[in-house]
Amino acid sequence: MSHDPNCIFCKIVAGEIPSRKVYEDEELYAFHDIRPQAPVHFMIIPKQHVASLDEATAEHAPLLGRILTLAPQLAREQGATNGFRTVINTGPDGGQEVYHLHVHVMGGPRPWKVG
Ligand code: DGP
Repeated sequence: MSHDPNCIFCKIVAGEIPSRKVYEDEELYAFHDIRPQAPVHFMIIPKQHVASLDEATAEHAPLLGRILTLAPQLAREQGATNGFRTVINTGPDGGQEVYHLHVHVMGGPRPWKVG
């Protein structure tokens, strides 16, 4: 499995940086965003290092599918019972800050700070 020792999310997966874990299996890890923008705000990431959606290939399709189908289950479990937003920021103009592919899941009662 590819791992980038300089990547903050790879360090979170490895337990080198603490996080508030939401979910974990062999391929995926989910944890609360350190700067929540909604009452429920966590991210789902692949454990393997994929820098962004721009780097994803057909080989990653099952992984991406798993992330998206896991999102509603975790959103409900985290208390977003009335819908949620999923966001994937990609590249500089996409506002991507951390270059390890991640899907934001945001929900909970409105109003939120943004959106
Ligand atoms: P973006 O790359 O813009 O899609 O967002 C990255 C998000 O990652 C941002 O909302 C803040 C969050 N974040 C950055 N560093 C850490 C960290 O060390 N721990 C956690 N839990 N979240 C982080």
